[in-house]
Amino acid sequence: MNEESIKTALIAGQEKELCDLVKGELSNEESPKSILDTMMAGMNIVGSRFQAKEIFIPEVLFSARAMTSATNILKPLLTKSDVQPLGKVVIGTVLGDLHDIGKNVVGMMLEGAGFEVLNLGRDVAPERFIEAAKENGASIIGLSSLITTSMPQMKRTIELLEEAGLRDQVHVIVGGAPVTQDYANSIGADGYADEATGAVQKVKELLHLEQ
Ligand code: B1M
Repeated sequence: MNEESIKTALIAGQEKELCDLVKGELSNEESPKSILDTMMAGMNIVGSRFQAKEIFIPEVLFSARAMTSATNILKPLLTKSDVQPLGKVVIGTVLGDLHDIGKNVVGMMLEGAGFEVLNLGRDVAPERFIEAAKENGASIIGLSSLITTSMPQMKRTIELLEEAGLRDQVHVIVGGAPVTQDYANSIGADGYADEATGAVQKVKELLHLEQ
C-alpha cells in the first residue's frame, strides 16, 4: 500500500485525491482496515502539527473532511448488514464536543463485528443518550469525548442513567483521546477502550459474547 501518499493527501486535506487513492488501494485488494489504520496515523500527524501550531483550524477541518469522505468509501466494506445483530449500541460524541471521526470509526467497527449501531452524531446531550437507549432497547451506550472540557458530560450521562432507573440494564463504555481507564473508573463507567478494536472487545466482554 502507498501509505505515504495516503497520509500526504490526508494531511494536505485533498479530499478527491485521498478518495481516489483509497479506491485505488481497494482495487489492488488492500484491506479496508489497513487503509483506515493508515488514515488514522495521518490524522495523528495532523493533531501533532495542530498542537505545535504549525497548522490551524481551517487545515484541520480540510483534513477531517477528507478523512470523513474516504472513510465513507470504506464503510460498506467494514460493516455487515445481513446478519442477526449481536446487540444494540447507542453511540455519540458528548455535549459540547464536535469531534466525530473516531466515534464514527468505533461505530463502524461495532457494525462490522455484528452489532446494530444507532449513531446519534456529535454534541449529544446526556438526556438524548438515555432516551435513545430506552426507545431502542439498547444494552450499551458508547460515549466519545475528544476535549477535556466535554468529559464531565460522560459522568452526567451515567448519573442520568441511574436517575432513570436504567443503570443495571445498560452498560456504558467511554473513549476518546483524553479519556483514560482511571477516568472511566472514577465516573463509574463499565468499560473503556483507547481505540476502536478495543471498544469492540470491551462491548463483547460486557455482553458475555465470545471473543
Ligand atoms: Co480538535 N482538538 N478542536 N478539531 N482535534 C483535538 C482533539 C486536540 C487534542 C488537538 C490538540 O490540541 N492537539 C485538542 C483537544 C485538547 C484537549 O482538550 N485535550 C483539540 C481542540 C483544542 C479543539 C478546539 C477547542 C480548537 C479550537 O477551536 N480552538 C475545537 C473544539 C470544538 C468542539 O468540539 N467544541 C476543535 C475542533 C476541531 C475540528 C472541528 C477542526 C476537527 C474535528 C472534525 C471532526 O471530527 N469532524 C478537529 C480535529 C480533527 C482534531 C484532531 C486533529 C484529530 C481528531 C481525530 O479525528 N483523530 C485532534 C488531535 C488528535 O486527536 N491527535 C484534535 C482521528 C480519530 C480516528 O482518532 O478521535 O482519537 P480519535 O478516536 C480514536 C480513539 O480516541 C478511540 O477510538 C478511535 C479510533 O481508534 N475512541 C473511542 C474515540 N471515541 C471512542 C469511544 C469509545 C472507545 C474508543 O467508546 C465509546
